[in-house]
Amino acid sequence: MKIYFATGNPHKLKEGEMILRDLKGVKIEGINIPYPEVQGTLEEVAEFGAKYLYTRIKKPVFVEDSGFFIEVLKGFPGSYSRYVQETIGNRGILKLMEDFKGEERRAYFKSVVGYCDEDGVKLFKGVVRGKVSYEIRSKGYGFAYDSIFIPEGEDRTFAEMTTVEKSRISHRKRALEEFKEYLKKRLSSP
Ligand code: ITT
Repeated sequence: MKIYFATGNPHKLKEGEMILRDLKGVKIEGINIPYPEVQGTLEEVAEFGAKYLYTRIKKPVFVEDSGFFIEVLKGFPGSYSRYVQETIGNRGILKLMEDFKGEERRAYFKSVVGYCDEDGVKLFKGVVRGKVSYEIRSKGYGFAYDSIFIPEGEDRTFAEMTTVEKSRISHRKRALEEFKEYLKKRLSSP
């Protein structure tokens, strides 16, 4: 069975392929067909995107919509993560966080996978909690907010971990793991 992963972000595709690699009987293929990103929650964007793409290509397809949420900033940048990363970037975020210390730096990544096939659309979610670092720290891994995010139980940022290490605990891993369980059940039921 072939399933398409629609994304324009090569980092997300690489991580997704790595996480889904061991799923027997399923081949994942990336496609870059843009879909309208409705203004709304990650769930709304993922559901709309998956349905839209399925009506276009008529093949099993999933999208993954994610965002970075800083608690003290009431969830900012959240649904605006891409825009904020491309405008003020990590330096801008660290500036906004200057007066906040310790627990006030709590943040999380959330991922919502929207999968659509002939049976309709299904959503799968994953969250990883942690803190915003005090400075940008990277060993060249990851992308976007990875160099300012330290997951719980770690001293390193995501950008200081290899992609394999990040993909053991990431929001994307957690959402795709749920998706994987769903696909395994579907493939094994007659
Ligand atoms: P597609 O919609 O084409 O898949 P995108 O880059 O727009 O790619 P999202 O809307 O899902 O992806 O994600 C919004 C932004 O959130 C993304 O551009 C990054 O800035 C940030 N982001 C998402 N996942 C991340 C991760 O694992 N590490 C760091 N930043 C991430």
